[in-house]
Amino acid sequence: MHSNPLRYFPFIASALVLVAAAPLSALAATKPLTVGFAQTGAESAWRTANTESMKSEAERRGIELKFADGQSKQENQIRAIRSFVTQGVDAIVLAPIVVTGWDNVLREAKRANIPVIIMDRKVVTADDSLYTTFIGSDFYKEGAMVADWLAKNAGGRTKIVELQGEPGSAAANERRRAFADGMSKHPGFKIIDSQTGNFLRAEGKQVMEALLKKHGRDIEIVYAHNDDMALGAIQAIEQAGLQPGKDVLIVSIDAIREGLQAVVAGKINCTVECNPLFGPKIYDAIAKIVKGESVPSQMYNKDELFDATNAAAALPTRQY
Ligand code: GYE
Repeated sequence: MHSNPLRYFPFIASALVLVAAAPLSALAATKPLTVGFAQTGAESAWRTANTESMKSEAERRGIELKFADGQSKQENQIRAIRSFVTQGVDAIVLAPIVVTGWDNVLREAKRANIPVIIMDRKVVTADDSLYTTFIGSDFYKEGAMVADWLAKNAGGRTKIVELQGEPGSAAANERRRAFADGMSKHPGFKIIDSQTGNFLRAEGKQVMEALLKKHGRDIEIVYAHNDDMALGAIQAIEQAGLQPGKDVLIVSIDAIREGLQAVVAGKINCTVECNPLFGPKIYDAIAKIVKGESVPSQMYNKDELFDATNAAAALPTRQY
């Protein structure tokens, strides 16, 4: 037997009245936010911790996170942003692999009125209004901190090889520039070679093997743009029969748990923290932006340096 739909009319009608009477803001508050996140990929332990922070914090806050792994390719990230725009997400978070080439897709997001938060690495655009805010670390400062540490602690060693991060990324550009600027203030030091290892542990090892073949014992210091490459370089140095941290100083950035452990073991001499756990900060900003509140155009995380004096104390509470 079919029931008469009109039977339900009074309930439907009163439900409609209720909805109409509810203030708009209350309705908005109950609707879960949808955020599209275009991540670079999974190139390093830093990145894994960053992804985890974004995912777990979204879950904690009841945010629906659409996660896209760019697999280290800009075109994948561009495609992901386009699909977030089509899906009409409330906000987009972009961790840009490289600095340039984003204008068109950012314009598409802007036209659709979807705010974009640039996370971790910066972009260069013709028009800064194409994104709402940048949240991340000051990579220039990190490179400068490493250079300062070396100037004070290199103990007469001067010849440096550099393992660069992903070419064209803000992290590699700034860490390279800051380090070169910092070392140029101390005339004894010399960067004898600089090659990319793409922020990858395996490539850090391969590149270090090649550099050792080329320069041999001339290499006195390795400056790696991240701990993963430093850890790869350590393997190559040990395989060559040398002692990392002693025969060759190793200085690096990220301060992941394994990096700190290597400092405690005397194999990395210093590593500057680049904190990846800023999911909460990102979603705090998004919450404000979608409410129409203003946020600063740039927000920097605070990072510190670890060496033999403080690494052991930091290890027990290290979360990444
Ligand atoms: O240092 C490196 C990662 O952009 C800060 O990217 C990030 C860098 C980080 O893969 O390990």
